[in-house]
Amino acid sequence: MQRLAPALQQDDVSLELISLIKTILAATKEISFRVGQGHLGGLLGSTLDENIQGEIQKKLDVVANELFKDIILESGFVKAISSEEEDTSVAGNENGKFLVSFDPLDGSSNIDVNSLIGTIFSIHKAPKDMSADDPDMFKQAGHKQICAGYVLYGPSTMLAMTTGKGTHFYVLDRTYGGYLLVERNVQITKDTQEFSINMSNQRFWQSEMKNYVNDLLLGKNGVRNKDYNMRWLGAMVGDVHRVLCRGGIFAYPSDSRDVNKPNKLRLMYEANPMAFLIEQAGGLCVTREGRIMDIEPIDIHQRVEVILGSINEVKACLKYYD
Ligand code: P6P
Repeated sequence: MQRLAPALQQDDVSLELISLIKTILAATKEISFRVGQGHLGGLLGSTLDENIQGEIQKKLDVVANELFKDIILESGFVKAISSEEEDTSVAGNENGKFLVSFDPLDGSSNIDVNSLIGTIFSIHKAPKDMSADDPDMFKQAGHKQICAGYVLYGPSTMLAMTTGKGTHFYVLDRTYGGYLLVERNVQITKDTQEFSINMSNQRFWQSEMKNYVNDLLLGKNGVRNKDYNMRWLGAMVGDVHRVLCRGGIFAYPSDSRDVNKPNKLRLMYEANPMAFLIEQAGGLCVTREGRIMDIEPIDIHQRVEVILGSINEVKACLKYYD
C-alpha cells in the first residue's frame, strides 16, 4: 500500500503542504494513542472550564487542542490557526503560507462512553497582505480550501482527506507509524436508504424538514416508495464517514430551541471541511439556501445548517423547501 507522501505527490501537492499535512497527522497519532488508553490514560471526564462555544471542556479536548496548536504553530508553515477550543485565532509565523482551522476532538460527548470521536481540519492559503494576528484572514469561503480532512479514532484510525483531486482514505499503520492509502477516489452512492438526524429535535424543526423526515418514516407506504434505516452517532466525523463509505443523508437542520442559536454545527471547522470531502466524493453539502462552500464567513465560530450526502437524496430533501 502507498504511503501518504507519494500518494499526495501523485495529486501534485506541494512539498510544503505535504510537510504541513504530515505535521497535523503527527499530532493525530498521539491523540489516537491517548484515546485508545481510555480509563488508563487518566484523561476521561471534564474540566471545570467552558469554551467559547459555551460547552464544558473535556480533559481530552484540552490536551488535543494544545497538542495540535503547538505542533502546527511550531512547524513555521502556518500564519495562524483557529480552533473550536480557542476564543479567537492564534498567530504563528508572519511569513507562513497557510491557515489551519480545526476541531481537535469532534464528538466529545462520546469520549467518556468509549464511542466514536475524531479530528477535523481545514487548510486555506494565508493572505500575504494581512497581519498574522488578524482573525479576518479566516473569512474565506469553503471553496477556497486547499486541503480538508478528518481522522476517525475508531477500531482503526482512519484519515479521509482531499486536496481537490478526489477524496482518499488512509489507515494508520502503527507498526511503521504512518498512514497508508487504502482507497483512492471514494465515490458516494447517488441514492440511499439511510438517514442520519437527531430525531429528538423533531418538534423544533421547520415544517419542511418535518415533512421530509415524516415521508422517510412512512417508507414503502409513503411517497418515497422505499423503507429507510436511521443512524445517529453524536459525532459528525462518524456519520460523515459512514456516508462516504455506503451513502446516506446526514442533516443538522436549523431549529427553534434557542432563537439566538438556530444552528449547531460550525462552518469553518466542521461544515466546510466535510463539504469539501463530500463534494470531492460526488455528494452534495448544502443549506436550504445553497452550497455550504459558497457561504462567505462573517465569524470564525459561526454556525450553519447542514444537509449532506447522496446527491439524489439531498436533492429530494431540498424539494420540500421549494
Ligand atoms: P447532538 C458534536 O458535538 C457535534 O458538533 C457533531 O459532531 C455532531 O454531529 C453533533 O454535534 C451532535 O449534536 O445535538 O446530537 O448532540
